Amino acid sequence: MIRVVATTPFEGQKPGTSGLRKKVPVFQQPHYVENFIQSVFDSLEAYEGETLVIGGDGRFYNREAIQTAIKMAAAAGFGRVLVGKGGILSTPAASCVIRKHEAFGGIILSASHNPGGPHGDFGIKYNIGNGGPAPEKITDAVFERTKEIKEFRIADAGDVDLDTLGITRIEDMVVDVIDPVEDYAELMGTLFDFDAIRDLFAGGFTMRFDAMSAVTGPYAKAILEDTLGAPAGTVINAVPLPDFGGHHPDPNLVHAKDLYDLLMSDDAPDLGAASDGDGDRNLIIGRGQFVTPSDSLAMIAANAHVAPGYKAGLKGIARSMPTSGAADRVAQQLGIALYETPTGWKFFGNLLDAGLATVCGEESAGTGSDHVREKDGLWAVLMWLNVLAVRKQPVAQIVREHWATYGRNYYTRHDYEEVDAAAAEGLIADLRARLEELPGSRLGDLVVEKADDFAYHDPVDGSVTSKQGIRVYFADGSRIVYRLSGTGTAGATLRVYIERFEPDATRHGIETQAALADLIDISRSLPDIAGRTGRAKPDVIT
Ligand code: VG1
Ligand code: CO
Repeated sequence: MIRVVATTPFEGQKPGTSGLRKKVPVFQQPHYVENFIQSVFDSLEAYEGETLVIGGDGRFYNREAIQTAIKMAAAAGFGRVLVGKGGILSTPAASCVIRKHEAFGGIILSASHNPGGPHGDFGIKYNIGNGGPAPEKITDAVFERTKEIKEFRIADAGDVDLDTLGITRIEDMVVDVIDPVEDYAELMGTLFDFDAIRDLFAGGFTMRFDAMSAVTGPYAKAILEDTLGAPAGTVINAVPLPDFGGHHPDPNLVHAKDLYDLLMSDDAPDLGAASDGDGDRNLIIGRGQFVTPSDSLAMIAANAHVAPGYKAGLKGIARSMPTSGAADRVAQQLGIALYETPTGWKFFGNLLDAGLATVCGEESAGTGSDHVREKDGLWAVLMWLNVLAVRKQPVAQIVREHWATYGRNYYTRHDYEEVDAAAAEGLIADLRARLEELPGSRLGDLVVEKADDFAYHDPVDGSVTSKQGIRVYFADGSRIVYRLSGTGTAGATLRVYIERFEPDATRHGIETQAALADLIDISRSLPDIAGRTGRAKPDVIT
């Protein structure tokens, strides 16, 4: 039986960079999940009888939300849902399953790198048939719908047993509980030279992969240990926990500090890697050599042809605007196009679908390719392993040689978290008002060359997305970017991205914060961050 339940609309559900993210207690309010999912369905057309993929990163409230989503999909008239066993599907695996099974779309339950648990964060995101995040046309429609919704429809059925593989039914809909790893692992095997990576491990190559008690554990164990022969114990924190063991599942130098310290120690393995809550981000650290995500994108682009799936070369490279220009130099050398998009993976979808770009990346530890339509943490790790297996050099040497060839883009991001929202918005508004007066002005020893507010013109569908970040360029090519996060759940997060290009190889060994010291000072004084936010220093430096 299908129940039609009266409900009242919610305000303030505007989806940010990546779907809807709120604190768990917000999602636990009566009808909250139902309202959002019904608003998604109401914004879609012609899905009767079609397949919907459902899965999440295993965080607290994952199973409850999945049961609701399944029953609502049945009531909406979907013909089949594919749901990961245990409610598990990493974000890239969900993208893979949507594409492989030609599903209509998918619902991904995750708040990515945000902490989990009863007082942590939760999130819901809708992905379209290409496997990627819904474009703004759809997310805007969903938001409008959440303000008007009056009723939702749900099947009056018992809970699905998520822990047993196989098929059951709700109403006319087939519920297929699938192995969350299988399709994804098979795809990885088509892209990378697994034999070469197996030989690498067999030859004594050592690695530590920290799954951060989040979703990639089962994927990394199956692929790295069971398939590629990495020694047991290579993957640590491999069991997804509802609260991620109380940690931030964010693979950066703050939240993966233990891994970083290990790689800088005398006991360092050859490679350290980590992934985030939902498995779409990656951290790459060689022995004694951290690789910034922006550099990783450039190095992957420069070396991808060694992997079988990319031996024909790249069609183009896309990076989010705040990501460093390191990839631009590779694109230039390869003679291929470089696309600069707003922050968030949804902007890469059109470029990938149109065959304009093969590899994409963001400074926030996201890298991926046209194999799916999400960034993909384990993919990046496997790409590095494939490159290391072929080049037979340590990470540090590959990095040094890359800088020597292309120059080094010193790069850092400074985050001011949980800042008063009005203060943060005022800071950006003030910068925006000064865009015309900035060029020509001297800040410290540097002269501003140009300043703008990034607007993206999608070359495929012609859509324009404006106000995507304040960019201040200096005469020496350095750059500072200011933008507000679209994924936080408390106050505002001000992100400041700082970059300088250094062509001189004798100056490639400087510590990053020291190399950028003058720009860092300017980044703080130009908008008077301390005066406006009360913060003398950032909370997180990556
Ligand atoms: C952040 C990152 C952005 C990324 C987004 C989603 O967004 O900066 O690059 O695409 O998170 O990643 P924001 O708006 O907070 O800067 V994930 O791993 O949270 O899906
Ligand atoms: Co993520």
